[in-house]
Amino acid sequence: MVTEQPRTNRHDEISAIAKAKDGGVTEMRDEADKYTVLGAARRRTFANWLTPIEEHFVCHRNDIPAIEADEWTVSLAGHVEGDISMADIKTEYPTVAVAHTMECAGNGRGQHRPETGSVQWGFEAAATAVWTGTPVSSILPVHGIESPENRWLTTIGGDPSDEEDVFARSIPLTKALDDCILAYEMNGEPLPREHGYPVRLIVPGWYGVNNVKWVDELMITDSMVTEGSLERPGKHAYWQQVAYRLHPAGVEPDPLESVDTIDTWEQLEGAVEHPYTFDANVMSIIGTPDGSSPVTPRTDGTVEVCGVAWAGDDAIERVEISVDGGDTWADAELFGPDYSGAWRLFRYDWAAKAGRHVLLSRATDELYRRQPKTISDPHAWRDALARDEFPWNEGGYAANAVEPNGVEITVLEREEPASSG
Ligand SMILES: Nc1nc2c(c(=O)[nH]1)N[C@H]1C(S)=C(S)[C@@H](COP(=O)(O)O)O[C@H]1N2
Ligand SMILES: [Mo]
Repeated sequence: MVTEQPRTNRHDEISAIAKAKDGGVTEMRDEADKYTVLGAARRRTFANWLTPIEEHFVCHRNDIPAIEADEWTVSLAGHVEGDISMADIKTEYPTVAVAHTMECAGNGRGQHRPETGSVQWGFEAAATAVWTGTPVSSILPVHGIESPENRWLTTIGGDPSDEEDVFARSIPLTKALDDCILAYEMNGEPLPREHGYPVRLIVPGWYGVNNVKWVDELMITDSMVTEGSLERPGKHAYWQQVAYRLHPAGVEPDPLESVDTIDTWEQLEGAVEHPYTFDANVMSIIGTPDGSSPVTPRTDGTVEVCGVAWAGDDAIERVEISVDGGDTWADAELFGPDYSGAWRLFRYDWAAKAGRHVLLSRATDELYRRQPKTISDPHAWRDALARDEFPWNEGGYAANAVEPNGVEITVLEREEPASSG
């Protein structure tokens, strides 16, 4: 659905969202008025398992479409057909809730040197919400789909684009049928407009871009979306085949119809020449202490370090903490809810000495893939991995390095209580 619409200044939209969110999010760079981007306002957000809606980052490229839910339908196409109304989606199928850690594939982009284009995120573009909706697997089979292998689900957003591209993303149909939902509530509230009202796709554990907002059409296809593969005007494959793929500078990735390896990290290790941003790479953030003010140890001399760790489709195996900038490491304890596709909380009792300290967290997933230390120089590409570095890539995608996400903490001397007697 491409409409012609002059691009007005996006700052109005950003201010409106910031206002609706009661100032709970900070504005990041709005590159060339192309992206509406708001990041979590506080590092402390990452000491909670559930991210409040006001702290959940926002990221999209086009204007938010004005949609009347009563009149909205989701079209089915490809090996399925029909239109489903919002009322059907809500009442005709089972209702489920899934936890999903949404991370913009551009999270950490601002840590690349030299700088890459677009929004210079630090670590603010990650959040966990509980999304309520209808399983994709409930909707699709009843509309006539047989074998899911080697098929893709292409989801098209209803956001109008003034550059005449369609916001279309393809995921393997097996993933879609496994745990994806069409969501209409977020943390128990009606879906906010900026998060995709009235309905969006949730792909648990997969980078934000796969989670198409304002869903207009679901298509079962024999390949990923490629240029010219949709029966629509405009450019079809930009968001799947050009943007959101990892590659060195000056390279234009080949559009592929399919890939045998889905896991993003496995693609990066060499399975796919220019990886797609599918499930999130292993990553962690310390939420508290947050470095905004000095901390005083508790009576036992310790400070609790608390944060979150996630790894897309894969479980978190281990989180380590360094309180000396990475020289030595100790295991943190994992605790709290444990849902696939959502982050785990970790905590560590730090016997904190007065002074300044650089705290780092380092997570390892169940396949023993550990966050690399830094982001490489632009020429290293895949060779970076063997040196414990994340490959600098031109789009600044999928970064998960340890050091850029660290936090500097000042610890105060404990005032010993005056001894009585
Ligand atoms: N239709 C549509 N869906 C979209 C986008 C978009 O521009 N259009 N942006 C994607 C990107 S890049 C991200 S990171 C997530 C962000 O979801 P959120 O704003 O709810 O956090 O939405 C995704 N879904
Ligand atoms: Mo994103």
